[in-house]
Amino acid sequence: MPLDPRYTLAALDTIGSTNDEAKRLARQSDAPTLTLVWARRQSAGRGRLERRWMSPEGNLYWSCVVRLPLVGGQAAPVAGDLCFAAAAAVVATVRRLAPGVADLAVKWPNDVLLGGAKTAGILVEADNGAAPFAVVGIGLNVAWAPDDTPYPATCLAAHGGTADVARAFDALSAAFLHYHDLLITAGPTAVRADLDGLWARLGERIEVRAGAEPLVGVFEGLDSHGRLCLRLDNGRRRTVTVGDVFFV
Ligand code: BT5
Repeated sequence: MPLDPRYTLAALDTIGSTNDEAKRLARQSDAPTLTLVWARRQSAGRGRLERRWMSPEGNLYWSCVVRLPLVGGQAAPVAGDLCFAAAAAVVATVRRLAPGVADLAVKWPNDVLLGGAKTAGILVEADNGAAPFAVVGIGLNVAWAPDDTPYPATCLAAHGGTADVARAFDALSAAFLHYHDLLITAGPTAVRADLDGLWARLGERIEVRAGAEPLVGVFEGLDSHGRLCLRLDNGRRRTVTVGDVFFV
């Protein structure tokens, strides 16, 4: 499957972080929207809050520049909506490359789980300078998963999926373009609709770490902005914009 010509690809062997490289390119004003950085391995892959993303050869390290604001649709999408577009693209990719997988879920806001274990992570970073842009970074475990993470991790190959990273690149790039365009033409609600029924632990007790004090309550769903809604034990409802979900 050829890469859609709307992308501009930088394919690399080793880089510190594809997100950092995409940001570097985006700050050079001639890098167009949909500039894509793909590396075979990362020596300093990052998760959120500067956590480490284990990045040996065999998995997919994919980062895309999206120039903002996107226009059109029912609402002007913000960078956070791109996280949901990325999650929906990963879900479509996993379904394509590991057909028949059961127990596919999204742990709000940015993890894709297979059999309850993390198979992909998403890191969206926005730059709201004079020429605003976001970098959508996706790490997809294709052939390998770490065994020393606080939460279990897995990879596509362990679920009968492909171990071919080039196929994963093709499928993810096509799926992301679909959701990028859906965001522009139909708005964030249409993108999130494709994640309905996939939210891990919906209706169950979870713990959310978003500030100093962890919040524990029942995960009631997302509001119209994609924020997590939690019914606390005291009956009050809290919405969380950013945070980490833990299963209790
Ligand atoms: C994420 O952060 O899940 C976002 C990961 C984004 C990685 C991509 S790779 C391409 C692009 N370039 C980058 O530098 N980053 C992006 P977070 O929710 O903070 O989860 C990080 C945690 O996941 C770590 O602290 C580990 O516990 C765990 N982890 C690390 N490597 C992993 C892996 N390969 N598979 C599963 N879990 C992993």
